[in-house]
Amino acid sequence: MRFVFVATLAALTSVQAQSQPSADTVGASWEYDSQLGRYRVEVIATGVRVPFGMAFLPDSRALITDRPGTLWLLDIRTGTMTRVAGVPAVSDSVDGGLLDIEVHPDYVRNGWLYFSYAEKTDTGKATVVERARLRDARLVDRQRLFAAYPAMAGDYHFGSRLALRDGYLFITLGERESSALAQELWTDLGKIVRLYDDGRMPNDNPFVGRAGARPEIWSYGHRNPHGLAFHPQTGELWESEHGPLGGDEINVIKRGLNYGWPTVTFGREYDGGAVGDGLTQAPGMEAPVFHYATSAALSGIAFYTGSAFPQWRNNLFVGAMTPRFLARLVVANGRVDREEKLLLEKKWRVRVVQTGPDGFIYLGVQRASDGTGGVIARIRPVAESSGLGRER
Ligand SMILES: [Ca+2]
Repeated sequence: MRFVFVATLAALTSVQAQSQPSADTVGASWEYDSQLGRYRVEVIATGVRVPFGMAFLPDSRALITDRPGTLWLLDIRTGTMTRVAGVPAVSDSVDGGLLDIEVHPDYVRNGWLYFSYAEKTDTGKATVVERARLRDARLVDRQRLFAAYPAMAGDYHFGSRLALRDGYLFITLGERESSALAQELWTDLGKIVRLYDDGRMPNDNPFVGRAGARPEIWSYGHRNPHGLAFHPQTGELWESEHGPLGGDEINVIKRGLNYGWPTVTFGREYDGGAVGDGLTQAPGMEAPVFHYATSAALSGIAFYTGSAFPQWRNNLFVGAMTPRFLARLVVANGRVDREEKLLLEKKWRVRVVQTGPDGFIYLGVQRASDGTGGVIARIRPVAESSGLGRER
């Protein structure tokens, strides 16, 4: 009898999901086929607007930044969302707000969380990075580590993603719509910078000692990088970057190199005209390892490191917001071998993707331009299919 009830409920849920595709309520789920088998995506929490950053604590709770300025603690077992206190005021217009969050790799011992946000001061707005500890759902011990130089008027292209490894902190910074500055080493705009994880300056950064150059710069020529992740096996630093009209890029970031914006790009100006001289390559400028010729609006990226989807392990997952899908990129030897677009059916703006401690893939989803209806969702295997097939 109990079995019948469960089956009926499942059938009802399925019908409801199909007839009301916009009802992204907690518990709603959908099943889709991938090239390697069937998967299910389910909504586990609502109440977010523009979820931008996500990082898991050792106890399986997720910290989630909501761009208008809220930091959430999500218990992935219950779906309970708790608001974290002690978050600084942020400038939340357009691309600004509370941006990324990361947990220190040695969090169990040192308790440090890292987060970035757009700050407004008398001189303008800038991407700022702090670290803090969490005590009873409150940020304490806050330390300011970095502010992008210079502050600028305007509300576009703040970046930012954070990545930590081997005692270093990497920060992506957009060019604040002043594209020429991405090639100028006197400014942090359009750069990826590298600091020690306590904010000190490493003396082996590539432009240390060069007159007029910012010593924190690690790489330059970036437009608006919204994704950053270390490859779990090779340690390569992978990055995603918004192009203008098309030309969204996946790059492998190396010390001191120039990634070309705005001199070289596969994109075009929003009016359809060429960017600069319309070059797609130039000496001394790195080509992306993968790019989208038409718009993709790439957001957060993550390598899949779980065990629930063995055949997806070490694939790079990339949120795309125009059109809306989740890209699965098969990468090897610093290249992208193939792409599969997932979740095309949902038309979700995936802002952030992470591997959860349970091996499922967690997504922060913006649903509407005004931020209403955002959700946290996860992708899990369909139980009936015993594992996914092999890549062909
Ligand atoms: Ca580039």
